[in-house]
Amino acid sequence: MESELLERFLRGDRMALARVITHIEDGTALGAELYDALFGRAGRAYRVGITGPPGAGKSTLVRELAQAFRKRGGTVGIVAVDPTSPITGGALLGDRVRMPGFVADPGIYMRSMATRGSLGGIARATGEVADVLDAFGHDTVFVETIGVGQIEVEVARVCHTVAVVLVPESGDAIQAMKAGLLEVADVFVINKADRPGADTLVGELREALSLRTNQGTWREPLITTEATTGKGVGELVEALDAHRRHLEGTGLLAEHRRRAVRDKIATLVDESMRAGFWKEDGREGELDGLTEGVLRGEVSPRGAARRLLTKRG
Ligand SMILES: Nc1nc2c(ncn2[C@@H]2O[C@H](COP(=O)(O)OP(=O)(O)OP(=O)(O)O)[C@@H](O)[C@H]2O)c(=O)[nH]1
Ligand SMILES: [Mg+2]
Repeated sequence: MESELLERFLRGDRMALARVITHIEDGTALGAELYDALFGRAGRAYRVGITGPPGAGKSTLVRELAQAFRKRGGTVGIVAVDPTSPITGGALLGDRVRMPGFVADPGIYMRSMATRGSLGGIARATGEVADVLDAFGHDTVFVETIGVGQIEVEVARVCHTVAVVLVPESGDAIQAMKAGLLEVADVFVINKADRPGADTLVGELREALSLRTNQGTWREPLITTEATTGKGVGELVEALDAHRRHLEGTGLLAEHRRRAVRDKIATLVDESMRAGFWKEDGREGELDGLTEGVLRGEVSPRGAARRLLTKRG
C-alpha cells in the first residue's frame, strides 16, 4: 500500500486528497485499500445531498451554501455528479467553469466525478468520495447529483439531509413524485423563483405532499430560492440546520451512521457474491447457452435460473 499517499492525506494535503479520490473513482485495488484505511476517520461531517433535475441550479445553490457555511467557520467538501453526460465529461468541465473561485478558498474542496461506468458504479464511488471528504476533516460535505434512480437512493443513504431542488421548467410536482424524488427529500427547494410558474409549483407540491400517508415527525419545508442572486439561501441554511437539529434530537443522526455502515457492508457482500457467482464454474457461458434454450422454448426463464443456482460438484 502506498503509505506515503496516505500520510500526505492525513496531513491535510489536498493533492493527496485528489489522488485518493481518483483511485476510488477508478475502482482500483489501491483505492479500495485507501478507502478501508480512511474509513474510521469519517463520520464527523454533516452531509447534505442536493439533488434534482438537470440545470435546476444545484451547482449555483451549492456554491451559495458553501459560502454561507464557510462564513460560520467550518470547512466544506463538495462532490458533484452528472451522470447524463458520460462521454463528453460535461459535468467535469461544466461544474468547474460554473464554480469559479472555489479553489481560491482553501476551506472549500470541490470535486466533479467523471461519469463513466454504470449508474451503480457511479453511485458507489460517490458515496465513497463523500466518506473520503468526510475523513479528510471537512465539517460539511455537499453531494450534488441529478436525481436518477440508484444515485439518489445512494445520496439519501450517505447524506444526513437531502434537499430536492425543483424549478418551474422541470415540469410539475407529479413528475417529481414519479421520479421518486419526493421520497428522498428532507427539504424542498423551489429554485428560479424569478421565473414564471414558481408559485404554481409550490402549490402543486404542497398538495402532493399533503396526499402522502406515511408522514413522519419531520415536515419537509418548502424553500423558495433564486440561487443566482442568493435570495432565499439564508432560509435554506436555516432549514438545513433545523433538519440537523431534528436528527440530533431524535437520535437519528447516530442511527444514520449505523445504518450507512450496515448497508455498506451488505452492499460489498452483494457485489462480491454476484461477481464471484458469474465467474465461477463457467456460469457466464452457461447463461448464454440457457438463453438460447429459453428462446427455443426448451426451458422457462425460471427453470434456467434454477439450473444456474443448483450446486454442482
Ligand atoms: N433565472 C435563474 N437562473 C438560475 C437560477 N439559479 C441558477 N440559474 C441558472 O441556471 C443555469 C444552470 O445552473 P446550475 O447551477 O449549473 O444548475 P445545475 O442544476 O447544477 O445543472 P447540472 O449540474 O448541469 O444539472 C445556470 O445558467 C444558472 O445561472 C435562478 O434562481 N434563476
Ligand atoms: Mg451542476
